[in-house]
Amino acid sequence: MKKSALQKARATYQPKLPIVLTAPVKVVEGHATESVADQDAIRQLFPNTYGLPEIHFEKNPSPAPGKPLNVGVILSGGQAPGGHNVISGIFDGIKKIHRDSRLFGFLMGPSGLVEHKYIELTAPIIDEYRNTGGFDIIGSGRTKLEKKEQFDKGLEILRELGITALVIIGGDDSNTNAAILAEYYKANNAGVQVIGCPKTIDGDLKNAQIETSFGFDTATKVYSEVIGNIQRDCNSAKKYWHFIKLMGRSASHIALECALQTQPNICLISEEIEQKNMSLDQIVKYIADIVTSRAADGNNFGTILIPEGLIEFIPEYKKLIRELNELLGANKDKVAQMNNEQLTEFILGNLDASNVAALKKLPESVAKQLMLDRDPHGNVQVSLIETEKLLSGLVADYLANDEAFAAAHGKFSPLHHFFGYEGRCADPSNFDADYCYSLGFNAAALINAGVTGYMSAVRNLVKPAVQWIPGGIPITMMMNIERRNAEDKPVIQKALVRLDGAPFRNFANHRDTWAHNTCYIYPGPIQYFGPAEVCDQPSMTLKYEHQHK
Ligand code: FBP
Repeated sequence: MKKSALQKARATYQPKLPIVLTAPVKVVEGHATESVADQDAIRQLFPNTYGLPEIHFEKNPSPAPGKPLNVGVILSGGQAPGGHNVISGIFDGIKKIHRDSRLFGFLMGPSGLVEHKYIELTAPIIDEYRNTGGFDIIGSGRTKLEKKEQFDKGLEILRELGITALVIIGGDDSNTNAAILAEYYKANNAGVQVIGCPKTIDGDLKNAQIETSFGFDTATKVYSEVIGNIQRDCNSAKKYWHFIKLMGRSASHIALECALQTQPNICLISEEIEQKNMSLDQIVKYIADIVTSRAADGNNFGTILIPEGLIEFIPEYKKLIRELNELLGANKDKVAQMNNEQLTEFILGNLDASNVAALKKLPESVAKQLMLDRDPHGNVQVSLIETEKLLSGLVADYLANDEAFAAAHGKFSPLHHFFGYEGRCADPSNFDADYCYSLGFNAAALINAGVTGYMSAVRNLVKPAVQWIPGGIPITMMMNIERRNAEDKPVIQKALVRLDGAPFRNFANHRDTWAHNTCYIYPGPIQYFGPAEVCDQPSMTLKYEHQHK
């Protein structure tokens, strides 16, 4: 395959590892753990994997000789930069433990395990993919691994290949399923360990133990580069308002990080909108007032960042979506038989009147998306909802009748962008390349330590990579009970933007200045070669969150 000059040069990059992982390790166990909430319920659901200790690794001066390990790996859910480095880290890690170790990749996500579709990942294949973006080495998918029949079917192929450990690289839902699978295999003495790895560009798989999910760093740097480019164009022509929607299914971490990196005129944070109980009309007025105030200064241009999940956080729409979820969840079988027209009729006939009114306020296309489009986990497909157009349309309507805007002789010409898929497969930044390789290498050490139901955890990430601290966190420790599709389920708690957290507070302290003045920052493209202060910087979110460490 023909390669670009950068691809060739980047293939030779040797990701940095925590110093501890550069030699044989031994396990150091911490105290027994508890789940983050709903302890009794989680303990009952995970009798074999609940309460395990946190662990970290230390150098082992007298290691026992390693045995060959046969390991399977699955990429689950949306792509995130660095997935290939997790896999190359696992490969190098198990080969270092024993040269006869083997790695098998299940194809197109969890369905590969159930359908017995796999390839053996050999050194030439791994070498092709080192430090590259994408998940194309084995593909990814969103099949949910949750049923006993799937676990048993998976076990057949694991036994056939002599695989005794499975690494699931995924977000909160996939790692929840990894915990359920670990419990099932342990309960049945299947002899298969299950280890999770924290992946998602959304940045919402993090907590007191997991500092960040991989992919967030690179994706936000890609989006910030393009936002910066747009801001320079915007500040040159001074005639457009750019409405930029940013991926991130639920939490606003991506939008917030990009705002910190680029200083746009407006950035909406869904979590704040929910907390302030803002209606759609109030959001529109908030934007329109800034447009008017800039127009009064002769600035008929600006940038506004909109988190993808916004609609689900506006209280009136949150209530609507909750009722929709309950209604569709409780009538799964009936609904599966309906065509779109029948389904719409069924929904409108059964929703509460206030929710029908909220639905009818929306343009037809958005209303349809809310009612009809769901992913396999039952989530609204927020990446398909054109919130940027919805908002700019409502702002235009508002300004058309606004006296202050007319008095300022304001002009409002909106342009629309959606950045999401552009960033998910970018070549990983040095941070993600190093972090992912370390997560994979560390997963191999966890497997060698014989544990199951753990997430690979590498901490101390604001420090140089050599000082990172590798270890493992019991997945049950991150779980609580949440309502999903009309049922109470054990799930990993999603991390939303904390309004009392340093990243948000920093943004909130500056946003009025950024709104009325033009303070754009132009971060430029990710640099893979050059001085560490340009190439190795972690995200601003991570820096602010750990600034006192
Ligand atoms: P994960 O949670 O699986 O990492 O996926 C995140 C994400 O990139 C969201 O930001 C986005 O809403 C969604 O995937 C898009 O899904 P799809 O790739 O199926 O269109």
